[in-house]
Amino acid sequence: MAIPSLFPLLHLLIILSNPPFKFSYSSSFPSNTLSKGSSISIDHKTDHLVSPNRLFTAGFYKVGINAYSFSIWLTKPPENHNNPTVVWMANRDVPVNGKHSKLTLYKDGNLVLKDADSSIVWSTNTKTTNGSLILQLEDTGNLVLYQVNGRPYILWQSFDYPTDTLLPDQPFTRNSQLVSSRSTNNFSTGFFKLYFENNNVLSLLYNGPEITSVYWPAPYLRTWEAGRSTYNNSRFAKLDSKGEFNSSDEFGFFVSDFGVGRERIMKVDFDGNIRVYSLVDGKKWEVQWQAFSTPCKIHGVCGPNSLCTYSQETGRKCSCVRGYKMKNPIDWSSGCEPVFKPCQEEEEGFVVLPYVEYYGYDINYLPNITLEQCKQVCLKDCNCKGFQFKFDNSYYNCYIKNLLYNGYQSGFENTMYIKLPKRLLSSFPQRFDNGSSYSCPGHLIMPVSRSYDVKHGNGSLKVMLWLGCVVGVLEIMLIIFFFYTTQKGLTSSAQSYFPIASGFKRFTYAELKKATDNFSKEIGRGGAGVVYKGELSDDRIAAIKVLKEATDQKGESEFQAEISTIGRLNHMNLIETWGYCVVGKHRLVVYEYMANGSLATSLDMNKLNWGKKIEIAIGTAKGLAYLHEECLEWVLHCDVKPHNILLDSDYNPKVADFGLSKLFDRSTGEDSSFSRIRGTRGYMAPEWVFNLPITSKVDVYSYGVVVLQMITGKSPLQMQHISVEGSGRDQTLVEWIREKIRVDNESDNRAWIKEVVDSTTCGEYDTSTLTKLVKIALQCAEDDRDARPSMSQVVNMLLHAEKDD
Ligand SMILES: *[C@@H]1O[C@H](CO)[C@@H](O)[C@H](O)[C@H]1NC(C)=O
Ligand SMILES: *[C@@H]1O[C@H](CO)[C@@H](O)[C@H](O)[C@H]1NC(C)=O
Ligand SMILES: *[C@@H]1O[C@H](CO)[C@@H](O)[C@H](O)[C@H]1NC(C)=O
Ligand SMILES: *[C@@H]1O[C@H](CO)[C@@H](O)[C@H](O)[C@H]1NC(C)=O
Ligand SMILES: *[C@@H]1O[C@H](CO)[C@@H](O)[C@H](O)[C@H]1NC(C)=O
Ligand SMILES: CC(=O)N[C@H]1CO[C@H](CO)[C@@H](O)[C@@H]1O
Repeated sequence: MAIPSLFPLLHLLIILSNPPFKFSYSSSFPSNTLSKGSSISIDHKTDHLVSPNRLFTAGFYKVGINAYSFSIWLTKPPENHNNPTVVWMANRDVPVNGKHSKLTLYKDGNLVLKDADSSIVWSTNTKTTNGSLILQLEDTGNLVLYQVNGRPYILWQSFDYPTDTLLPDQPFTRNSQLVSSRSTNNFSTGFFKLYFENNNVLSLLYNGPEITSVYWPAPYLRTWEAGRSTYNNSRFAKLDSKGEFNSSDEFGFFVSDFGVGRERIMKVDFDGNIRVYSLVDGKKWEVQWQAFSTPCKIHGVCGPNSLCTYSQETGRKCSCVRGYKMKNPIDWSSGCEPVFKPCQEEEEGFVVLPYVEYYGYDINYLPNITLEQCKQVCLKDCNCKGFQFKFDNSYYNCYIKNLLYNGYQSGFENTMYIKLPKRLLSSFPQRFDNGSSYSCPGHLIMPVSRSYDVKHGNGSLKVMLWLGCVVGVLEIMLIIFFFYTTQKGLTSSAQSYFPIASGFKRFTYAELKKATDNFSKEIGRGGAGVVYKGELSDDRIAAIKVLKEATDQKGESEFQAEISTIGRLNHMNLIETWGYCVVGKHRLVVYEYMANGSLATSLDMNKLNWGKKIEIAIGTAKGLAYLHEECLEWVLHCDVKPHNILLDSDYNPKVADFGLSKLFDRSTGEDSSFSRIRGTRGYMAPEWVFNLPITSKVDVYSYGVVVLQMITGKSPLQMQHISVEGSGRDQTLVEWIREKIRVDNESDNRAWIKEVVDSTTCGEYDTSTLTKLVKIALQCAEDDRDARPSMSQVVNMLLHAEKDD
């Protein structure tokens, strides 16, 4: 698509921006250039190109028995001459014969590697019509093909096509990738890739035979939590000669021997780790920096159905789960395969692996469940290979897995249960599953399996959630793609319109100015900015939020948080986002317009009958449940109140305004990093006041207050005239209702309902449904956050409260 078409231009830019050209026509080392029409033959063992500083050599390198690849290697260390450090390879996957193979620079400008049978194995695909040509190995290790007529011109250079190694000062760009080799002895393409992801973040990808997953930066962290930025689309990284690495996504590091004038290479090793090595005393490569100190967190290292263990002394070890055996006895990347036929009519049981966690591939998530129930679910499900049983906050959760990948020892209270035929449980020899012998520090922060959670019990909800997740992911990909293309500046003429399936687009400022009639129709105003009504060029009515000008870091990160959050989330009870706009300091977000405004307005105007109120309570709960648990990660809203619940033309509720939200990841279930109080007085959970850890339960509290407000018609801010006896403070809405119920319970009647319920609301209410609704809302608004249900439990309770009647 747009990326390849940009490439020639980019290439040109690289060439033009190259430092002043130092080119030696007749070098003092005759063997550092190859001229037009000549070749390097494998039959002449001394046919090499050597860089003027003699640091690098290019030639045929033996990769196997009678198998050679045209390569560049570091001439040093001398004592290791038979096994030099290869930094680049032309044909890593197709080695050539040890006889009659040749690299030839043809007169037409093409540099071609031919095997013994004259078949073309590799070529640069370059062309020139006139002028002389020269292939030169430079001091930096860059092999460059120049066209020389007048001003030398780079036709091709090896720096543009790195293999698995980045040399100092070698630019790493949007078109570059480093791909690990298969093993220490096998140089062919392996499974781990370093590249700039579509969101401008320098990432590591495990691209295995069966699955692919990004594992660096840590997938359970948001981009900015990992210290990265998606903002700079120049996608450029470099390790300089002193040992400082800097990437345009704000990732950077200094090697531990910074500054010392040593040879360095940065390499994606075959085990999936990135390391920077320095040549110490001209003899030995030593690691000066690495991306992972706990190598078991690298995805796919041990293949499927295996467990990775690591200790400082023994290094990384892979072993098969009991009941499985190594698929390829010399290669862990294929992992292990079962020695039994899964899902046969055989009695099955479980092997227990304490302190072991398998990351990802959850097909089901069952909260607050007993071990026995979880086992039953897994036994009944043919796809279930095992389950993770984990204590979270106050109860046990069960994660059903259909693939066993990325298994490693974890310090958390995690137990893995692997499903096996019963006959194998006792007869199989012990392998590694004597878990009690692991010494696991309990306080380590470890990644926790992220589940693509699906709830039981409500089919349509389940489908919606799945759809939501899929659309969300698609959408974020589109956002990123369009962010990239539009930021490019090269496409400015085409910038104004990107018809996409999902409808998400980047708007120009002029477009939005026109749509809003020069920002004349203000429809709302909040902490984060002002909202205007507008009509888009395709006649859709939109709500356009102009965020407060990004004068400081906060405004910018808030925008980033919002756009990336909402890009991922898609649910019928969440406000839909149509696009956004960034122009200089201006940041705007375009949402769907909600005809009936906010719940706050509707409540004030008494527009809702009981049926609608209950539907709104359920819809809002579904939206929040989705935010908290259903999709890829936890999102806290932190400012649930009637003003942020919008109503469409049918009064269906949609939760809006994630400006204050903070993405939450499951691994830090209790995050206390909120530095400032968020939310609105009256709806705020006590945790904010008492400075307790902030969890999703703060939204549950606010939700409870909102429901009570809908029932009573009283805003929590109106309660100020009733003071709590002897305490000198005002009674809260919650306390007021509790008091009413308590008094009535003593006399065992339900008179409180009449007192509490908003008498001005029209429509008949069902006493039992209403009682249940009040009970649920009060439970949500418990002072003790552990006593509050989760949002998905609320949804279940509400659905049942309705059904029972
Ligand atoms: C390297 O690994 C690949 C993929 O497994 C294999 O096809 C190839 O034969 C191996 N090469 C050598 C020299 O062992
Ligand atoms: C050949 O090179 C000369 C300059 O050396 C240039 O003027 C001319 O356009 C080139 N011819 C072609 C066909 O590119
Ligand atoms: C983007 O990254 C490039 C390369 O690291 C840097 O030169 C440039 O200043 C950055 N741009 C912004 C806006 O930060
Ligand atoms: C967990 O389930 C048990 C039994 O079903 C129930 O009594 C308990 O209240 C639940 N806990 C939470 C926090 O939902
Ligand atoms: C597991 O137990 C067996 C026998 O008790 C022992 O030989 C083995 O070393 C243990 N393995 C580990 C990883 O502790
Ligand atoms: C290691 C590191 O992050 N180095 C630098 C990268 O570049 C920025 C400025 O663009 C510096 O602030 C960092 O110190």
